Amino acid sequence: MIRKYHKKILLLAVTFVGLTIFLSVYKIQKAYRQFTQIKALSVIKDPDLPNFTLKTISIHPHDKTTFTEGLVWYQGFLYESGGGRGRSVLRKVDLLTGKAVKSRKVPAPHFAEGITIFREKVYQLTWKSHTCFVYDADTLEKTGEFTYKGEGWGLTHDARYLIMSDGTHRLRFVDPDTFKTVRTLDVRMNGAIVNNLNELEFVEGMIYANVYITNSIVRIDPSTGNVTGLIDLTPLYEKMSPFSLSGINMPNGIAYDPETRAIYVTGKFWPKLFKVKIVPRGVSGGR
Ligand SMILES: [Ca+2]
Repeated sequence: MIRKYHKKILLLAVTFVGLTIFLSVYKIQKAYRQFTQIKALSVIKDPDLPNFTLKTISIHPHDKTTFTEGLVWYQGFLYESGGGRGRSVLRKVDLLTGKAVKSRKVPAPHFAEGITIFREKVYQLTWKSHTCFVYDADTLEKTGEFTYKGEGWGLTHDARYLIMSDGTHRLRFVDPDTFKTVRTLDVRMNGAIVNNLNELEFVEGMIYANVYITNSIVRIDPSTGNVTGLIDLTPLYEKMSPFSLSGINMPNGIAYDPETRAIYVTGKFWPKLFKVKIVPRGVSGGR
């Protein structure tokens, strides 16, 4: 009787261990497939333009559950907007730990998108609900909101205006007090429009933009809309484990600290955030 009981326990234990191993292998395979697919996304190349790549200065933890749609550096902290319906969020993040020191949930059905901080206010776009939320940059308390037409993707600002992308090739320069569009800028690379402009950052007089479904950032001259440089993000994958169980998604998120001139980049569900230097890869293009 006791021997029969032991056999049952042993069978259950073997089944449990077997299932655990099977699920672990399945998860690792799935993560590896996802990692490989994202790493293989196209890189925008043009032999007539300056081509850049990234030199990693330091690597920091990033919240693997955040679907990064906006990234900003402000007064010693990263600010991040995470997308998803019912899981959208605005986070004020400590660089060294990757943990939020403050966060605000964005209520469904809003899907949070790009953010920028201008005159001590955080502006946060939403994807399809035509709403820009405004928060106090210190407390993250909501202080107002605006409406706009079309979709909201990336957001940054120059000395005077907010600069917004909407998934097309067109950037809008927006009055921060009224959210009215004061001018638009069509982005072109050697005459051809560049669609799917996503997360943005204004860096030393140029607009940097992640381009959706690619591993590239384009550098845009705000006076002409011309792409003046291409940045290949693929070296970053060498610094991340393909076996991460989080299932990373495409790169999105550029932040700039004007005091130290540091640039930070990450991606959707990425386990890491990178402090980088943009370095020439040669003007003739190619790897
Ligand atoms: Ca940004």
